[in-house]
Amino acid sequence: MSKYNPEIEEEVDSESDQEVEEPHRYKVMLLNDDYTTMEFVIEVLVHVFQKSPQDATRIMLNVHHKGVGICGIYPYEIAETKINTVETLARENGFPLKCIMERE
Ligand code: TYC
Repeated sequence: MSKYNPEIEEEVDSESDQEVEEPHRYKVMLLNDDYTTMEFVIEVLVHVFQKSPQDATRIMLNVHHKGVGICGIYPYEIAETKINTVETLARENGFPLKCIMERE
């Protein structure tokens, strides 16, 4: 029979011994196309992804030459919102710009 022993500390907080998982992270990437202007892509990188004009230009040129490039890495909901914002802005401006995400 077990007796109450004040020397033995029992874990009373049922949550404190559970592992806390980091949320998965998602790479948000722009795809190249032949119609979206370089200026528009730079604007998107500056205003949606908070890049400096210099970084935005470098990322845009990388996408232009390689076909795809990473704009940032975010938790799922933030990645999804960035993609929706990019594609809404692109459609409103008549561009076919595509933005995708991939789990890291
Ligand atoms: N290739 C486009 C052009 O020559 C520029 C561009 C860059 C388009 C990056 C999309 O994600 C993109 N006007």
